[in-house]
Amino acid sequence: MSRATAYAHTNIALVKYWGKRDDGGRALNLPAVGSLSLTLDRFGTETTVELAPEGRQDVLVLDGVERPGAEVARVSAFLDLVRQQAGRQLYARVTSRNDVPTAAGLASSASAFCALAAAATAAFGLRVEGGRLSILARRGSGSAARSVYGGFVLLQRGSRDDGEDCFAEPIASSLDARLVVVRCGSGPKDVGSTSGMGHSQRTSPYFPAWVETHARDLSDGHAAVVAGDLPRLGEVMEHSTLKMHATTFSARPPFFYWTPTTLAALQEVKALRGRGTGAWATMDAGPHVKVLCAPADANAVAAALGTVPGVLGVDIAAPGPGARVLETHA
Ligand code: 2P0
Repeated sequence: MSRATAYAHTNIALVKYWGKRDDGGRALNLPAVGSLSLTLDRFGTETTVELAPEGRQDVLVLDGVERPGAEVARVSAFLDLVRQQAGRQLYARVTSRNDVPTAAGLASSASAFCALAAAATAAFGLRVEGGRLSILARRGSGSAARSVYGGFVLLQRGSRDDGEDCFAEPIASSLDARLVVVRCGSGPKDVGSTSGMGHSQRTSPYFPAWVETHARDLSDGHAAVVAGDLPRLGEVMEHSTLKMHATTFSARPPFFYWTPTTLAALQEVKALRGRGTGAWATMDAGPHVKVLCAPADANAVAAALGTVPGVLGVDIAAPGPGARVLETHA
């Protein structure tokens, strides 16, 4: 094949990944902790990789605009891994479209690197699927390893130095849920997740406690998904995100992904629970709040969060499918 198109949906971690175990380096991009996520139906990335036999460098066109510099360099470094696996030194033209409205503030690196991994391997004629695709996607971005699968997904931390035991797996569960995405700020974030987690790891005295207490959260979250126990999952999810953010508050110098609206939304989630509605919050490397709830409560949760002063908008997302190759051309 010389051209392939793939689609990957974004995912949100319910039990977070934050920090790396390979000396903060990008070589294998091994996480300090495992993570548990939900792949969403609404947001994702479609990527086409076309091999260019005459090309002298890789080209990245993202949302219709050619991206020079650091953006294409990161894609090129990832394509080097695929070229190495294929044993072919061909440059590529990568055309990518994010169905993640920038305003929605959802991380796009998860869906972006997962779609790139699937499209690039197919374009080079490699059959890379399941755990092997997850291992490859992880090297582009840790969260991308999880978008290989739909629904609830567990990414193992692994312990091998070569990362061969660090891949995602789907969790069999009958649990259905919704994530209400609450936009609590606009504009690009000041601290990207890679540098934010590195700075927390190097300077926060709470980082060791984050790692030490994480395995228990992951096994609790996993057990809750398997048992279909939404309240138990919601409780451990909130605990995990608040511990992650505590490592940013306690870093030196400190940094904050939250806006005042983030805190107001968190208070509304607590108030919803006080009124008897099952709703739990999680925040990533940005100000937005994602609220986990039962499908039957999603409209009421979205309506309540939509009235919080400062909230820019709400979207309701359901569990979505794993990454897939849409088409290939020889
Ligand atoms: C997560 N985040 O588990 C955590 C929670 C953000 C907060 O994974 O350095 O872009 O490329 O592996 O995957 C975002 O970090 O980081 C992320 P790299 P990535 O979803």
